[in-house]
Amino acid sequence: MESNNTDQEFYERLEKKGVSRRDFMKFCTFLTATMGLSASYVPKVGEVFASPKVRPPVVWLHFGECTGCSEGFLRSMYPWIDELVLNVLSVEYHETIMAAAGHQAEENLHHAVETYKGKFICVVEGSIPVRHPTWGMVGGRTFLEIAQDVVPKAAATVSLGTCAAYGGIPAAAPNPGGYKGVGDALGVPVVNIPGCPPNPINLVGTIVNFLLLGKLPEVDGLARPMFAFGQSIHDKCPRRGHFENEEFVEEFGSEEAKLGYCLYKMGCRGPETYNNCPTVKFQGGTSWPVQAGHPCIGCSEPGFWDKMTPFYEEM
Ligand code: FSX
Ligand code: SF4
Ligand code: F3S
Repeated sequence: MESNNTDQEFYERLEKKGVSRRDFMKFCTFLTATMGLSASYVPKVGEVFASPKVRPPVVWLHFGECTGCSEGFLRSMYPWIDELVLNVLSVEYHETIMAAAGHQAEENLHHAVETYKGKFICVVEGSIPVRHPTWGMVGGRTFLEIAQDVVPKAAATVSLGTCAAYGGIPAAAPNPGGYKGVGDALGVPVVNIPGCPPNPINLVGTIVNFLLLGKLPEVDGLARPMFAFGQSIHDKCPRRGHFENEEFVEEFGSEEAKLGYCLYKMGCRGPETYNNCPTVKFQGGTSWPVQAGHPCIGCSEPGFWDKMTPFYEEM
């Protein structure tokens, strides 16, 4: 789909939201570094947003989840991230942000999937009950039927959040519905961007990689982009020195907690959790769990919730 936006209009719209060109370029620098690209890519990343050459159609599906992934993406990080995303993507269907409802919404979905067959990006939030498919339905079809219809017709599918990636909280024991992540439920390759919620920057980085370099980012054995999930929380944690010195917090509110000691004995799952929270942080770089004094609970790993609980107990 051709873009009908000019650079000028783009910057004017950002300015109306109180975002200067400088703020925008700062964001592009941060994103480029997060994606593991050299600084020479910053202007090109800026162009992807400001004057997109193509705007790939996106079909965004919701299955078993809390919608925290969409909330995190659209609201919290940069209040203007929607401006960027809506400028580079043509969102054809998204249950929580579209104006259409009922039959009209269903028609939009069918229309988008048929019109852009083989060309659209499918973003999925939430997991799929495979033992009792009728436990999750939208518009008279089960989640499984919707996924089986839409996902094979997409150019690429991104499983956003731990639920879509590995089953997540809906798949917690005893998991009577037999909830599974999208790739597992369908037996198809997807890109997983786990986290409960996932960091919005990791979805933006994946999409920008696709638009800038014409391909999805390199992934690890669990189909996670290497740029975001290549290192553990523990590898990058600013409290790591305290871990090495065996300086541990053993009680919340203690002197050791105030001193910012390591949270391992409070149940921190940082050593077995792969994510870029320590460097990227949340809320536009404000903070992340360990910085706020809370152990990492391993929210982005396969098997979260069961594998990581009981929380606050040393593994
Ligand atoms: Fe799951 Fe997302 Fe956790 Fe919630 O859609 S990853 S429950 S933040 O919302 O899927
Ligand atoms: Fe590792 Fe957690 Fe300690 Fe950080 S707080 S050093 S991630 S165990
Ligand atoms: Fe989740 Fe641990 Fe990051 S709990 S948000 S992966 S610090």
